[in-house]
Amino acid sequence: MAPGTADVESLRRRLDAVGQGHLLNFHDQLPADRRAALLDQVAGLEIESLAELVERYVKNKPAFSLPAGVQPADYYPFDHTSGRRPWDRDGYRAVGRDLLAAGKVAAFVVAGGQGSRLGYEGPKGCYPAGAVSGRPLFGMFADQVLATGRRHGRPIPWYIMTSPLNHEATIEFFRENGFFGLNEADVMFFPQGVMPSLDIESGKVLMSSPHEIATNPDGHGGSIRAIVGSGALADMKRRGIEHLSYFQVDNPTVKALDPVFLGLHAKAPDSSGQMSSKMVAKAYPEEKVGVFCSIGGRTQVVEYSDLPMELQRERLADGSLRFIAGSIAIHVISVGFIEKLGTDPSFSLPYHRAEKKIPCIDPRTGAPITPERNNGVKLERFVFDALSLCGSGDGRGSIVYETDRVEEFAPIKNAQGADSPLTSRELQTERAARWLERAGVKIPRGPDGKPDCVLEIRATTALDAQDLSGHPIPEIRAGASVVM
Ligand code: UD2
Repeated sequence: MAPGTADVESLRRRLDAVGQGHLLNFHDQLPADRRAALLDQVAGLEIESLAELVERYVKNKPAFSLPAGVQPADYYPFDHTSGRRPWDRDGYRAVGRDLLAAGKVAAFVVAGGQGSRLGYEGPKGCYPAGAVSGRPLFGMFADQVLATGRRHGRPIPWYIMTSPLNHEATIEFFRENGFFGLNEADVMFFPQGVMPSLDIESGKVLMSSPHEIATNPDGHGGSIRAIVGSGALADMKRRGIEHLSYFQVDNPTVKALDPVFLGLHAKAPDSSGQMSSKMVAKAYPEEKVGVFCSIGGRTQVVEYSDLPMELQRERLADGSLRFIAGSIAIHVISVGFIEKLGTDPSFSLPYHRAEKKIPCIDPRTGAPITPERNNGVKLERFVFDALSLCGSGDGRGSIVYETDRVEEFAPIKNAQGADSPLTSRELQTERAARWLERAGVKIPRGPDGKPDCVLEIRATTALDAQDLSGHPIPEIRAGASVVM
């Protein structure tokens, strides 16, 4: 129900008190339905906290100071036989498989981002990513969820976090595609929260039209509260889910449900079983990825921009980088940890500030503004800031597991250059080529060693290289495009 006049006046007073009265400048001239929509949106703001946000993140820029004694985080090396830290890969794989077979694991993709760097209209998960098939990202993940469920004898629930900006379009896409063969009842969508976008100079909340506040999704860190608030947590508990396999929507080769990683998370002696992470060895010191560090004995991701370059360039005696553990945003998060954090009223993750070009209107005249330089500040929370909250006081905490870049990191972020559709296609092909070569297939390669073909192996055909043994494989000729 729309608020009455008294409510409007009270909202006006509260907004005026924090210097945001302009949000109702056009209210009185709006048709009734738009008035109601605007008032709903305004009433949903945490009005009283706006002044502090503006002061902390717009008028000032929070400075990160690297705590003394920062160390590289220890990790389980990809080569489990490595003398540095040998570990029982087969044993942990068995633990992970048992968890999957017992129905204790769900897949969880964060798909609420805006995908503006890729220049793709619409939810990013709809992007045609398959190297040969052009299968959408959502379809490629669905293949994995389906195949993993079949292998372990029970369907795997899949939670998809959207944002209010792409929620309906995402659900519609799944409907149009028949849920990619999954049972509709096992795919749950819930939207994350949003934050108002702020004017970079004044801190005033930007308006996208006379009846609408400009907002941005509140970051993947918003997932913890959104899981609780949307009812997804209750659904997980009802289904007996204990662990969420968390991944981003932009990486078609992610192992969406990796038994080895699940097993390490649940049973490694130094794991608190709350939140674990995958890393890849940084390709070069300046690579722009967050780095897993240990600060005061706790695992933390330090943004590349916050880690001094001399530390990023430091090398060990064997020539490898000392701070080598690059974050690829793949985690296992326990449902109990989400419940503990998300239901604690004092829990909050810090905001991170990003400067952006945000189309808006002039709050005095209503004239549209298309900015040519950054005019706004977006505030977001990052899920990996929850890593430092792991630990149970018994010496166990958040663990890190190394994976191989070619095996599971082929993200599509930019239209061109690094992390683009082209590099993803090359990585998907290289991974498929490796798997096929392991199965004894001859792959044509050019003088630079790269496959002279384009290859795609669907997860429903093989979840890993071993699955290809005994599978009929076509001959792969130079220049061919093969999907299997
Ligand atoms: C992220 C990591 C980076 C590295 C890289 C690996 C951050 C801040 N940085 O960079 O360290 O691990 O990934 O690929 O995360 N999303 C939402 N809601 C939001 C914002 C984002 O669901 O409000 C999702 C988005 O749909 C995507 C993922 O989070 O799946 C990553 O978002 P991004 O593009 O902001 O992060 P990126 O790629 O710069």
